[in-house]
Amino acid sequence: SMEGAPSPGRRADTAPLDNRAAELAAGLRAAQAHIDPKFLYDAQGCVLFNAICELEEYYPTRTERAIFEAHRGAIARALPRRLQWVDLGCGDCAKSRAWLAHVDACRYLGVDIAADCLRHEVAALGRKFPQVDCVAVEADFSADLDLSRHLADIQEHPPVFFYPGSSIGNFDPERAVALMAAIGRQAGPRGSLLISADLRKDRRVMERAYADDLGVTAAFNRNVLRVCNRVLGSDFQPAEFDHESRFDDGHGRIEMRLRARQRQRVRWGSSERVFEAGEDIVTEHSYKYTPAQFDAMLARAGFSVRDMWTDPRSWFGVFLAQR
Ligand code: AVI
Repeated sequence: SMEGAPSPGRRADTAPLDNRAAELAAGLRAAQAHIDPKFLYDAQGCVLFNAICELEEYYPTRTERAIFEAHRGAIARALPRRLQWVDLGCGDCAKSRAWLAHVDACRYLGVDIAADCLRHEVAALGRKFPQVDCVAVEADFSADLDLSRHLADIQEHPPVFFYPGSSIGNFDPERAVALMAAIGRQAGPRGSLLISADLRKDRRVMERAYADDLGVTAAFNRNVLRVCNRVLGSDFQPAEFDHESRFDDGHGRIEMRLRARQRQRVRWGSSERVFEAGEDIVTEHSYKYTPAQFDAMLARAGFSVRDMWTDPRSWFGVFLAQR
């Protein structure tokens, strides 16, 4: 189950293996080595991510839940009637289950890249809401979102795209705007986007969320090296890398890295890369925005913000944007 935040391209297992291996190899050969965060979410990574969502240090999941619980009625009233609910990165559909009881939906599209349980989860949702036409769509919406053939009449049934969990923050801003613009094009003139973003706050609060005392986030981060070993056939030793996370004030993002404890050579196929002691691999960016910054990104994507809901400390934002 992906209670927390199904992410950009969570679980990349469905892309052709060669593409995934080639993408990993290119990132590892770059001067600043990097691994796309979508590779964090294999089966083990999903379990660790769900554990992160329960950590005391990791405030986003519980803060979003509190905002939804406090404002569900108001948010639902701001949505059109006879809508189509498009759940991006639906995982186990847990978040949408609560929404379908409050919105006037005639159709539900559960979109996820991890196909294993998708059909099963969406079918279960359909049994709970027999009046809603529930459809599962296996797709990597971060790559090329084209859901138009899965949407019913968008004039009659305005789509509401639901992208919770602040997963948009794992895209660099240009890609985030491009993704939201693609959503807007498919949503059509009456469409809307209900999306969460983690907000800028005291850096100690943010840094603690990515460096928990139990080391769950460290395990989540190191697990990506096992994914490399499996997909690329590399010989990374995860224990030889330290988990690092720090807030970069200039970019407004948490940067998650794996830092080589000592000089080491990693081999795959006929390639290799030497990591000097202290050299690192970037595994994730997690952007934190001010409400004004996120409004501006939505505007660049062709949306206007209709409303924003937050918690009493303004740590997390839920934005409702319309075309
Ligand atoms: C999925 N995404 C919103 C999480 C985040 O906070 O950026 C992923 C994560 N990485 C480390 N902890 C959680």
